[in-house]
Amino acid sequence: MEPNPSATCVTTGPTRPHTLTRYARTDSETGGASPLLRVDTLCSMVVLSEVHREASRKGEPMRHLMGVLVLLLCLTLVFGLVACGIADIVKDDVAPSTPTITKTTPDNDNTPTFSWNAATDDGTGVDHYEVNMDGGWIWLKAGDVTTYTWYAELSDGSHTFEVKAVDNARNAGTAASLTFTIDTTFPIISSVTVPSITETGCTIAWTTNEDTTCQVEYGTTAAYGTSQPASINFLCSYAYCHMINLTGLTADTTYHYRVRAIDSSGKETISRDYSFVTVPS
Ligand SMILES: [Ca+2]
Ligand SMILES: [Ca+2]
Repeated sequence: MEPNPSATCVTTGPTRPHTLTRYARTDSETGGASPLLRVDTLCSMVVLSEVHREASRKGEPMRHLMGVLVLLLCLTLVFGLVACGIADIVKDDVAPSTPTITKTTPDNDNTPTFSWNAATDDGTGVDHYEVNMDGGWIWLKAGDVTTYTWYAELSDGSHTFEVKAVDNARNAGTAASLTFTIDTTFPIISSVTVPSITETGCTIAWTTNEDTTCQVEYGTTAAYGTSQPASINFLCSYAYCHMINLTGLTADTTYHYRVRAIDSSGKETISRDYSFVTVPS
């Protein structure tokens, strides 16, 4: 018979990792019959023993007696299953291996999907995987799967996804983690001004709502033709300020210009067309 990890029952906690494991007989053993009875519900023995202990402590004789009878019945059933070869008691105190995570959806997907390679386990085998986001105090049971799509929309910024394998004896492996960044917003360009103009040059200033790499396109028509990166960039009050000094311009001439801003995730915003006139000579 081959052990069937998907139908096992943990009868004790991690400190005594003995697992009652159901075995699924092969077709040759069963003559093609369906797998044997599930024994998962026998986990309740642990609960019953606790009820029995509590009733005994409180001096409730009937409840105490019922607890003893049900516990004896369950024990008889368990040992009967073991004796018949339907189930077995397995010792397992070795945690599963650590998976390797891959993020399988495009960057900036705020409900990302992750996949990981199947963990290996000595003893009872991997029962399920648990996942976590940003160190949350609750680990979510993902099931016996190797892919998971996060259930809620994540905010822009840095996040850390973790996954760990848990075997049928409740041993949890070391978690694997993957840190990634989500940026769903395009830069906002505002406060575009020309604070100074001369015969042959000018200064253009503007702000963006996030850290960006900027450049100015300019020319004597709205087709521009020349591009130059911002030469001054600094963090100002609640914004990122940028400036550029244009030189070599022609006096008394109308120039068109626009600003391009690209954020760290490659999202680009292009401003509308602006214009200025250089000082006559
Ligand atoms: Ca194990
Ligand atoms: Ca952005």
